[in-house]
Amino acid sequence: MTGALPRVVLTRPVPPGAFSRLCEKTAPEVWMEPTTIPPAELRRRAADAVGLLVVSGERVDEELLAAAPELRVVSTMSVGYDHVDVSALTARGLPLGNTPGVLTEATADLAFALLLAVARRLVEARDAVLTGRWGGWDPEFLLGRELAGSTLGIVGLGRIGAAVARRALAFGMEVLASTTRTPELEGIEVVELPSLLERSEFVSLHVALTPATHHLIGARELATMRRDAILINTARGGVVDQVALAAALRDGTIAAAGLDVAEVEPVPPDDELLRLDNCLVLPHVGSATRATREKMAELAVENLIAGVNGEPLVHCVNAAALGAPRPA
Ligand code: 8YV
Repeated sequence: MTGALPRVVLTRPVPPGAFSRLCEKTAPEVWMEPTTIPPAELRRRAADAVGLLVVSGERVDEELLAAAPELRVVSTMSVGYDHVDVSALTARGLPLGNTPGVLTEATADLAFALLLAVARRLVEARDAVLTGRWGGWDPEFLLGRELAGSTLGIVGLGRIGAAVARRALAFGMEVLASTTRTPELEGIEVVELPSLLERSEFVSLHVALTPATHHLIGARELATMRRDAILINTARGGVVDQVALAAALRDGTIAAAGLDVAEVEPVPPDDELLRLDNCLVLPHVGSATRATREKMAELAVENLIAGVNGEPLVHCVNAAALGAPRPA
């Protein structure tokens, strides 16, 4: 009966539970290589597919959509969808599904793990142990920064930003947020971004990447930050001008940074950020817990199956697509 099932293309394998569910309803073809699928190969595979499941960083653009005339739905296994040309999908009447909510806590944990690791210099401490620089007890050895009583500025108070705020309040931090929303939590002071940057010892970014937030933190903004500031980015690399950040870290404009995302991923080995002792770069592992990835996959698969069957998605980014006429 497999031949009768609708053909869908996955650019990554998904966990077994979600994959079994997908196989009940569709005939999936999965890119199994450890590298990202080349765009030309994705176009070739998508040519007669009715559904497409991608992850972030994989461009879904007009060129791909034009090569995939049978598509009924695109599902991304991510909450962010800056890699997708949403208007192009909407113009074709194609719904885009994403996976909000299920990765909030894992990503907030990782933001906080980065913040603590940079504040307490964990990588330098481990290096000291491994390279025999752990001498006698020294009151000046590897001194870090204290979280309690210090100020954390949260840029963007959506689900993940709010989850970071909860953690920060529990650690006894003062929390500022630049946001258009009214915080649901007590104890958060809403301020404009310039004031947040001037006042915060720690700044954590939690905005989606859009034309309005591209390079939101550039040379000018970095120059207004405190010299002891630590910048944490678990959102999207493009929110920060990375060249300006490297310069700011090199010349002491700010103290340190912890990044889980980069403008180009994977970060090229010759990138200056990788050579700076005051910059900790992680390989985009914000949502990387088994439980979260299973939930993300389940949601992405349910979105895909619903779209293939012409039913409303569990989470649809562009509800307008559903009413839009499909081009002939
Ligand atoms: C994903 C993310 O793991 O969901 C997002 O937007 O950035 C991460 O949680 C990654 O993007 C894979 O799609």
